[in-house]
Amino acid sequence: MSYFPQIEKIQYEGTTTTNPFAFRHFNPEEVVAGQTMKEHLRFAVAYWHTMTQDGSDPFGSPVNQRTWLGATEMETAKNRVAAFFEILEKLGVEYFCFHDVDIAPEGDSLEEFYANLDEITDLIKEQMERTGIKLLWNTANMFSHPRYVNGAASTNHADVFAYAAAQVKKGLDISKKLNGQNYVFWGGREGYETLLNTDMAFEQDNIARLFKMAIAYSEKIGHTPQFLIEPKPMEPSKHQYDFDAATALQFIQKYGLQEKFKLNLEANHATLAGHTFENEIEVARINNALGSLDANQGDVLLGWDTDEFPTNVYDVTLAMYGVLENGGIAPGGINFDSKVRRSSFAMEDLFLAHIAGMDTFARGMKAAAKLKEDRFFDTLKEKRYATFQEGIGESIVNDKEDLESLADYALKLKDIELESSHIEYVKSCLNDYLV
Ligand code: XUL
Ligand code: CO
Repeated sequence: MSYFPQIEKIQYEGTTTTNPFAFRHFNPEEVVAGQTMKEHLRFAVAYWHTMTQDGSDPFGSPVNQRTWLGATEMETAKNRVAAFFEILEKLGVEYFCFHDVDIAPEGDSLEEFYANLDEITDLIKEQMERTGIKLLWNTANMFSHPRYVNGAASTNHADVFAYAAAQVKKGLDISKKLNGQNYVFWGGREGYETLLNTDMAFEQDNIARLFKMAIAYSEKIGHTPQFLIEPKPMEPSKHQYDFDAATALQFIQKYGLQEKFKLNLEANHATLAGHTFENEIEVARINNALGSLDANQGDVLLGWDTDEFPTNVYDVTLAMYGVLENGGIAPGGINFDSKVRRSSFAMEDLFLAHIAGMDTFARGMKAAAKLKEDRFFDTLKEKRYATFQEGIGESIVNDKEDLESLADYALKLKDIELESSHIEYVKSCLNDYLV
């Protein structure tokens, strides 16, 4: 049984094609910068946006046409597995990601939830074995259910903490069963509304406690995925503890989690934090903490997490430059945490949207590889910091100077000659790489 009988496996046809169901830039086997495009990009499809999102918004009802809805929640869940793997196979995407609640209904008790997850992950495992498709990461949704109104690990109620721990335990069991490469913590409700009733230090200690329990359990069961924290500054909490890459890194360092934890960075979360995606990637990269990427984009005119499919070649090129500088993203990948717009409600839009995102990343990666090959940024930076290559500058970076010696030097200085950055010219040259 096929959910997309009219759609064949998506092929690379180049920019001259008029076929909407073809890649125009993503050529999986094409070698760029020493690796095939698919090895570089490690694309993943997100279960939540692709399989469970119904197109409703705060002002409107569900609108998405989805043919996998069954008579019961479990029937729908089973249909989704088959439909999901059909999408992955036809797109040629080799990884996927999910929250526990995306794949199986929670039922009326934790016991029932566990049983539902067991049944559905059996089906997922079968599909993985059949297709060779791999689990990039899974996570536990510890933010939607009313019990998490005051947080999960940062809750004020010990029973809620225990429930969250039970979800993480099962998440790690599933990660082992499906050989997950990473395990993500996005702290949706790990933040606070007001300091009037919040013990910030206690709540953050408890988040670290849960993370340490996760490390201990993963070691106990002999399955140690790369743990990832996904920063986000707001939505749903007013003040999120993992505001951005720098804040999450500080947390990782404070609690001594550097060996096991890296970051999963999302483009739209960067925008919400007032940063560019490339800023977040750079902060992680220079601290050896670039783990994985959630690919999407926000809307410059809207201040919320719109999770649009990425189509901005400029931003993606700079993001991919960071990935290449990092020597790649593995064992992480590029997960489309992106949802079709409400007006793209047809089944085939799921393909068209992913093709658009994959083509955009392919373009970005090719442009980034060329920028690297031409040493475009390296040359700029070498020139910009040239005074640290010799004389007093070289002496400073070799730690041979102190305040007194530098004061003596400065007293003898006449005019300091600064050079213009010619930044408009630089941006114009950068544009040549994008077309
Ligand atoms: C929310 C978000 C999540 C995480 C996983 O903004 O990005 O979907 O990626 O919980
Ligand atoms: Co995300």
